[in-house]
Amino acid sequence: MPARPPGPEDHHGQPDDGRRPNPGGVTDAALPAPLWRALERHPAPGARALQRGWRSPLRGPWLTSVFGLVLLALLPVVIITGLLDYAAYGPQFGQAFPHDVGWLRLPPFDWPTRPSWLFRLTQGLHVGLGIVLIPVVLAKLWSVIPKLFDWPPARSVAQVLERLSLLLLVGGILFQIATGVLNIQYSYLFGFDFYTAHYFGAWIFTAALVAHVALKLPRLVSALRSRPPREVRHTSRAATRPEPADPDGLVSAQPGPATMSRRAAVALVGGGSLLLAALTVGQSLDGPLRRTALLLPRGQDPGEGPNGFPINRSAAAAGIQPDATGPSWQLTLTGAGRTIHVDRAALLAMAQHTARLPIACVEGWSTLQTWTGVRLRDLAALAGVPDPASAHVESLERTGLFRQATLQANQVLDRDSLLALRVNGVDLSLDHGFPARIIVPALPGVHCTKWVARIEFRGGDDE
Ligand SMILES: Nc1nc2c(c(=O)[nH]1)N[C@H]1C(S)=C(S)[C@@H](COP(=O)(O)O)O[C@H]1N2
Ligand SMILES: [Mo]
Repeated sequence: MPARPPGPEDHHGQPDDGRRPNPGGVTDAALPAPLWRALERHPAPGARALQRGWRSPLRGPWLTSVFGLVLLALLPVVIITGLLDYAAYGPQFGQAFPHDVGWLRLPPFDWPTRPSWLFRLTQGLHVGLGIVLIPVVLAKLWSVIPKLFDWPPARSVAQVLERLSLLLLVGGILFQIATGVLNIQYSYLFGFDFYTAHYFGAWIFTAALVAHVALKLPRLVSALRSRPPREVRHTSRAATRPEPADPDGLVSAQPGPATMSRRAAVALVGGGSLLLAALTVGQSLDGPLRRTALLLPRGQDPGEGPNGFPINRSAAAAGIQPDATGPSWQLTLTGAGRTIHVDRAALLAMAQHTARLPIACVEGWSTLQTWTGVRLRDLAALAGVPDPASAHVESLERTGLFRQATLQANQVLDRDSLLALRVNGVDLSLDHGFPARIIVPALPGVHCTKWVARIEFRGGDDE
């Protein structure tokens, strides 16, 4: 039962003295009082009914704040790992997307090669946490949904600004979730570039989030204090009461009976997140466990044998002609004014090095394999550039965004950076980049170029 009788005119149970609670504690200044009073008296058809339709007695500052706290703790991880992923693409070579981000440019730094699982971790966290937080985001939106039907819709400049910032916040997170989920499902339904949309969307959302947190943090703290976890744990559905009316109007004026307790609501959302986590981790695991990633394309069976791990783009899809990878294939190395050609036999005759390194894709999946081939630094020396500033790698692939990549000096010189010829003790399969591919510790999968045709070592001490 509600603790207080709802007023006839005011769906938040406040006395109808013409002044409703003031969101954000700012002064109602802009719209002349008679105007919004008139609006208040003549609600849009259905607006009030819609708002009154949301009657759960669970709705209130406490529940909203619990979900808010989880998001406050974990969304920064999603945001920061997302920005790190942008940095990992090597924006200094113009190969991060979008290329030109104006003054939103991040301070440039060389993406490290150690630990070798760094990109696996940052990208895995970005995609994994992003998925796992979806139920929490939806629950939080559910908890504030009556606010959507606030009437009058515009009461003051401050309120209009607040609602606009909420539009950016809610629209922003839904947009980031939608584009992100479509991307990891390889669905490029949208008619715009994913990276560009997701990058600028992230900044808009982050700005709205910072404003929202600054505005609401005190409320979050007081709401959480109002209801100790112990009390929530020990309150059954039957004993569940609505919270007292709050200035934000989250608490229903005419709450219905509880259909579940607060602890059950939190457990339901937490359970949803755990379920998504369980259905997601598989995309970063090897062996049969990968198949537990039921919702993700990388849960599909990658096949048997030493080359049985996920393929991003098959040789057929990349238009690799069989004769181009046959005995006539030669690697072209350029640097310091010289160009040399080496065939696969010559590469196999060079010192071979083996390293256990991940491929970690921007789409969230990853795999750990054992690669064997020639060290990139040996090839740099062969080309006459023992201390290169960068290396430009090109594939046999003719079109496609990922037919080339530029590597930083540290990525060429790392002792485990390879032009891989073999994987797990056998020759690379055609789909994994035969005759030769790039593998570098902590390098985003997208730059582990397959079917390498040419490497140009640039700059360095000798120039
Ligand atoms: N030439 C070429 N190399 C490429 C790609 C490509 O499309 N073309 N895709 C890249 C991407 S996005 C990833 S994640 C890895 C995947 O390697 P795999 O297919 O051997 O697992 O290859 C990279 N190398
Ligand atoms: Mo990728």
